[in-house]
Amino acid sequence: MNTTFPEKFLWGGALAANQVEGAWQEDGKGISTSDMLPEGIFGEPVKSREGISSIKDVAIDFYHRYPEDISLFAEMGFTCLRVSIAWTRIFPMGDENEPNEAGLAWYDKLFDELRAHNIQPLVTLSHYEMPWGLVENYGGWGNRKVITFFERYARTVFTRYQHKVKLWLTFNEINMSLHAPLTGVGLQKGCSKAEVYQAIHHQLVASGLAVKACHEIIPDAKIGNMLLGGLMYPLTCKPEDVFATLQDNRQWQFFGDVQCRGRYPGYMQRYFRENDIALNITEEDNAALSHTVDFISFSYYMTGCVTADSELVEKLKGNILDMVPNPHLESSEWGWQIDPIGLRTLLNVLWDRYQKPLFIVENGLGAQDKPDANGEINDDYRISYLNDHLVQVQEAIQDGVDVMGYTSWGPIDIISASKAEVTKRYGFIYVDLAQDGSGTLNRSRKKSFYWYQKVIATRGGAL
Ligand code: BGP
Repeated sequence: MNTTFPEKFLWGGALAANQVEGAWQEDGKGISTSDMLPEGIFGEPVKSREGISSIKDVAIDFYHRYPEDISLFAEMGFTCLRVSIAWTRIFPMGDENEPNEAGLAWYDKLFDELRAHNIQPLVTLSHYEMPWGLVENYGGWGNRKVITFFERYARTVFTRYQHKVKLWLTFNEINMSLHAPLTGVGLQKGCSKAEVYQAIHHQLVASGLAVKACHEIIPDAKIGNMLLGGLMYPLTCKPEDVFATLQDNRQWQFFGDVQCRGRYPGYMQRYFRENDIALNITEEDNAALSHTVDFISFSYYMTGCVTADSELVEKLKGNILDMVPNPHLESSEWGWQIDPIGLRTLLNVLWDRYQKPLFIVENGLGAQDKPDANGEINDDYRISYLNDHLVQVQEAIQDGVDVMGYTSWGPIDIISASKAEVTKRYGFIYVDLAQDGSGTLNRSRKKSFYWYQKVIATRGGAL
């Protein structure tokens, strides 16, 4: 294939504050939900951080080493870097009236460094974390007041970085709140479906208000949502399986429908009616929801299957989030099923549904990289994963889908979100760090580093 990607297509990588920065208590930063989940988003929250450490406390020390990392990204030819702002660096408890200047100043330095390398920042306002103070003192997103605190935070960073950041995202994988409520909406395990959906409603309202604020404060910026692109296939062609799959996909499409169309879809209203979920939605809420996103961003790692036969689900489930595995696909070491064509399908589905530009802001292969006798990492498996996915992005572009860019997940090894593992590596750049926290934190280039450099330089011609 020798068609190239459009010239304006953005190439780069994606990071999240709590998985890279470390410096968990530096410069006035407050404690976040991520700090209270030292074992990752599917772990148990600790009661207190007294005497408990987490690998995320130092992570890969991006807080101090970002100049070196950014120059390596520039060497690969990145034109875009997705990062998130840690809300707790700006409002340590979440409910202060005034922001923390030291936190604001650090992101100024980060954005200046990116600009010096001609790398455009794409900034997530909330990537899997919120101030713990808002969970303890207000009950997380279950409390309407959190909308106001979030809006204050969003307006603060839009105003401060209006000349430096022109691409924004509201909530990372907003649909994950259904599976990891503490990380998503600051609710404890065991909360009811009605509580989760009310908290999600508050978050959707806050997302709409952030879109409005962004358009007011930075008229030439674009702001998008961020979905976990969890495309599901029917396990068989039985009409029951096909319909169950349609419903299953609506678990993530619901968020996209509200954020792109500005209102709740009929299928969700039926679901709420039939499950005794009576949401408290005000007229102001509806006005906020009407501020729809400029583009859609999503993560894509795998697909799964759905069957209407609940006994079969019990027998077969085992993939992440209890999905039924696809018998036609291979899996990664972590059991994530590898499906490049699914990315082309998802891009087409999203484009057909919303007709808004799309941005792939996460995609990659988590693997245990082992240095060879010369200390080199020959990660051909990663190259082949990324290559096959990018070929499908190219196909989707040929299909007429408007794709803004591609930021691969974890361009440098980082701490994984699910289980806080450093052994699950995604990077083009290796970081010398072991799970017990030992290591020099030195950076080195893997084979995939040179491969990605060539792909970017040839705008996909080298795929
Ligand atoms: C997404 C998250 C990221 C990230 C990635 C890979 O769900 O947005 O934060 O970490 O998945 O997951 P993991 O780190 O668990 O391998």
